[in-house]
Amino acid sequence: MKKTACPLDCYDACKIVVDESMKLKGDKEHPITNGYLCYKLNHYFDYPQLNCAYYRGKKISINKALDILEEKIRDSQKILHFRGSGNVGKMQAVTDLFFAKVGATFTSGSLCDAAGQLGIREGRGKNLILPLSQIKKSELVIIWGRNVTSTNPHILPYLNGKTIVVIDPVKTEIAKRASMHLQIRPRTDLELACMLARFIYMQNSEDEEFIENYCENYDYFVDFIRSYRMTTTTQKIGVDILDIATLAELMQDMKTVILVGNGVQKYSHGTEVVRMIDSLGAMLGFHAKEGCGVSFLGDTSVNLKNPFEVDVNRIPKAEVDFSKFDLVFIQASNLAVTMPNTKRVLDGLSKTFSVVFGLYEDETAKIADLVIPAKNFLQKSDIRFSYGHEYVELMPKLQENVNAISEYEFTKEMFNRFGFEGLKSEEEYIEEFKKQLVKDEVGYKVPIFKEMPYKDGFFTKSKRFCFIDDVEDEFDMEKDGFFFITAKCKTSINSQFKRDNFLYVPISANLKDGDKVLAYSDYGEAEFEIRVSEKLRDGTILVYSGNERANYLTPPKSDNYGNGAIFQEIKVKLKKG
Ligand SMILES: Nc1nc2c(c(=O)[nH]1)N[C@H]1C(S)=C(S)[C@@H](COP(=O)(O)OP(=O)(O)OC[C@H]3O[C@@H](n4cnc5c(=O)[nH]c(N)nc54)[C@H](O)[C@@H]3O)O[C@H]1N2
Ligand SMILES: Nc1nc2c(c(=O)[nH]1)N[C@H]1C(S)=C(S)[C@@H](COP(=O)(O)OP(=O)(O)OC[C@H]3O[C@@H](n4cnc5c(=O)[nH]c(N)nc54)[C@H](O)[C@@H]3O)O[C@H]1N2
Ligand code: SF4
Ligand SMILES: [Mo]
Repeated sequence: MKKTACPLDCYDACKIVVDESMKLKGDKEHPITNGYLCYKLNHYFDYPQLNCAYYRGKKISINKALDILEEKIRDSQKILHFRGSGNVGKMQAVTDLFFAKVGATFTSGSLCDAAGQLGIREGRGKNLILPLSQIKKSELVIIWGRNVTSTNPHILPYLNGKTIVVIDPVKTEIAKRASMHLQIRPRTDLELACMLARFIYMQNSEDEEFIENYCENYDYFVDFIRSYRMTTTTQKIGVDILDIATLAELMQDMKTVILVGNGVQKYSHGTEVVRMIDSLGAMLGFHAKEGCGVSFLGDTSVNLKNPFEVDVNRIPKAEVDFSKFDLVFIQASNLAVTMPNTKRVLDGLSKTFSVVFGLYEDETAKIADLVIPAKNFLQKSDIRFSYGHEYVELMPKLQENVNAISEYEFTKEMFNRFGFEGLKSEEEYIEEFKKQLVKDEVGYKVPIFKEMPYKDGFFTKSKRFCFIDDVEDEFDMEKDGFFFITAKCKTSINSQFKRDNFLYVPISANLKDGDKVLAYSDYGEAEFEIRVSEKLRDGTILVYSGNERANYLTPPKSDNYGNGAIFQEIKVKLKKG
């Protein structure tokens, strides 16, 4: 019996027990895994791994594939290194060392949480993880734009016995169980946080001592929240003002943790939305109170010395135009499905030489010129961090596979072929991460993710929390069409594992299960099969991440600061086929 950890891009970062027959089970001793895994890992072996390389559809040896790649790299002026999040082990980034040496362009930001990450950093300086111990001590948990039952399932036992409030336009599973569900209109979270702050301000219940000693810019924040008119803003949010007032009361009376998810920030002003929610928390002193805190997806590389850091030219990930490059190297991403604006992605890829280094024969591999099979997480050594809790897991190699190659082996081979020097051994790199950790009775963890992460102050220049005081937002909320929600699916992790390709509509859309529709936005169109759902608010439609056609509709743009994709910055119209 051996232990490793789940490699997937997930809050939980579960620890796995592997028996002799390679059966995977959740580790009972791990603080979050609690002895069980999720659908995805329970079906891990149902999805066949690539077992050879391909060149333009023909099987070739890995060595031959690397010959072709070498030649192509030598012939190319403009190379793009595009790394996704199919596996979030730290060793994924070892390939950066090689691509930096050949002068490749890299990407900046992400398709994921980059807008919100900046929102947290603007206020706090660093985005530290809220330790599980604080969540345990809380009394009220506000789940804000996070679908915990699907995306963070191992947090559920921590929520037992607490008052749960959910803020989500969709009646998610956790919303059904919650004491209160604010089923707001999409894209109104900043306004909702503003209204909550207004009630707290009106009742003089802000944490004056904390604001005085730990914060700056509070007066401007007050001006900012007062610039929103109560009645029109509440109408925009689309919920009862009494519910907002009740939630404001609960927050004043109870130890409160806010679990903020990705759902609130897939918009042009995503940075400000998260910063506003964080400012609301700061107003009540949550950052320095026992059993309180605001937890967005934490930054796993905070304070880490990263041996794979490279100084390269970068372009915003959501906006990449592949046709501008002679060679595109795609690692651990199925971007033909997961990147915004699929038509533009496919057009771009058709005008370049594309290489996929991945695990599956996914949509991107199917159209790539060259495919290199990667080893899976059981077949290589790694170390993984979590963005939802403070524990770090080692991932030793447990299985041989001669039909695929690891990211480290790939890098080593390319260093040799190009005569580059300076690559250390795989063990040394893992040790460089490991030696930065501390060990407690449960396991390894990052020392800076302490019991009370901001007890000694913040990490901004002034060492104070900096409140938000402005937002730029031009989106026309009343534009014709449905709000487009694209959330995570329980049985897939983005495009991996079992996907859901339906388009969900509210009952009021007057469609029925099985109807075929053409959905269109300012950015593109695609056909979908309908499922009617009572979980949806009127005026909203939903597709899950990993849906083969969702991203035909989405904008190839980044948020206001050029960091994150803005999948939901659209209105979508439907035409029955
Ligand atoms: N099963 C599963 N787990 C996953 C993943 C997966 O694909 N499948 N993906 C992983 C990854 S990469 C990430 S980044 C995380 C993200 O996981 P989460 O943080 O849970 O993010 P999402 O599922 O994108 O969105 C969460 C919720 O936001 C709601 N939402 C949408 N728009 C709005 C809005 O305007 N306001 C509010 N308040 N809510 C809104 C959606 O209805 C949804 O319920 O999950 C990880 N875990
Ligand atoms: N419409 C819409 N689009 C979205 C989202 C959304 O909510 N809605 N979510 C966005 C978010 S938050 C994210 S994080 C992205 C994720 O999007 P991607 O980064 O594309 O991630 P995945 O779809 O999980 O996996 C992509 C591929 O990784 C490869 N892979 C898996 N393990 C390994 C490995 O060990 N090594 C190598 N080399 N390859 C491996 C597999 O071949 C798999 O097909 O999608 C984004 N796209
Ligand atoms: S995907 Fe998430 S919940 Fe599932 S086993 Fe991996 S870490 Fe745990
Ligand atoms: Mo993500």
